[in-house]
Amino acid sequence: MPELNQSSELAERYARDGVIYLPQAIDLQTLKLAEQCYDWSLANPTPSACHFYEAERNTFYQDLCNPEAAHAYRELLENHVVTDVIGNLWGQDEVWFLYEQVFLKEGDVANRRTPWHQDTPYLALDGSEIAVMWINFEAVEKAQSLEFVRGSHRQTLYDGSAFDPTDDTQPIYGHDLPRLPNIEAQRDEWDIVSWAVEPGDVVIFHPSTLHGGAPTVAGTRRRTLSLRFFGPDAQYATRPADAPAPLIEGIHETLKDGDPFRHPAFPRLRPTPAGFDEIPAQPGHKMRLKAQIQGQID
Ligand SMILES: O=C(O)CCC(=O)C(=O)O
Repeated sequence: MPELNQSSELAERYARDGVIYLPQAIDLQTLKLAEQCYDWSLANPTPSACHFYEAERNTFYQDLCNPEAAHAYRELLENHVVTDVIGNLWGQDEVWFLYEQVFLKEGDVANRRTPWHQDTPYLALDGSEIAVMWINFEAVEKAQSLEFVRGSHRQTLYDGSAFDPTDDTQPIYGHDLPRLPNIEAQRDEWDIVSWAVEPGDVVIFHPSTLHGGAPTVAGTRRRTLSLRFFGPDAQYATRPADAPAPLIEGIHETLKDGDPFRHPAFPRLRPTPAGFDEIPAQPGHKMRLKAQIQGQID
């Protein structure tokens, strides 16, 4: 946990770079809770759970935004270790939980990259007070870690990546946002940063920061929990079409562009937890994430 006198320096760095690495930000007990949450997500898949690259022999699994997650994750979310770090980054007392995402990369052959992308094109919200906390349960070497283009959250918002196996820049909307550049083909032209992480370390990034997961090598396992939060300045934002996330039934009909991003599906965590008992029961995802980003209705 960073010292208080480090907080404003970290907040400045987060605002400037859109990403920070915090060694040993999470104590062992909190890490164990996070791991239980991760295991719960694997045991309780949503209809959006998928292997992005089905033709590949190894596992690249993800799932997100389980309508029951806030309840299942409640002990972790209420224990303050995680949310104090986030609140201090924004200098804000109030922090809300947006949703969780889990990733599993493993196999006996090398695993491909997570394509370079920003999360915001997939998300119906904007604001400086949005953060993703990237938590791993195994040590991850720098060469296999998540990579970021420093400061890119303050620059162009690109179309999303459709996670198309033949072209990482294949867009999800195809209009109104510029297509992603091929960052991997011109790495020297981008200010790319990444860190080796140990269990207990976290990387926190603004979802508009360009990021992509380096390939993992054969025989390794990477279990990653990515927790998403927002603060008071978050606003509902329209995208070229209804944004796929968060996968909350009726959200696009409830909020309009520029509205404060508040909805009973998202409980407040700080300064005191509120709203957990009012979270509406949600049906499973009406339209799966992959179908939405690859434009195929299944
Ligand atoms: O862990 C990864 O490879 C991808 C993480 C990511 O893109 C995210 O958390 O938004």
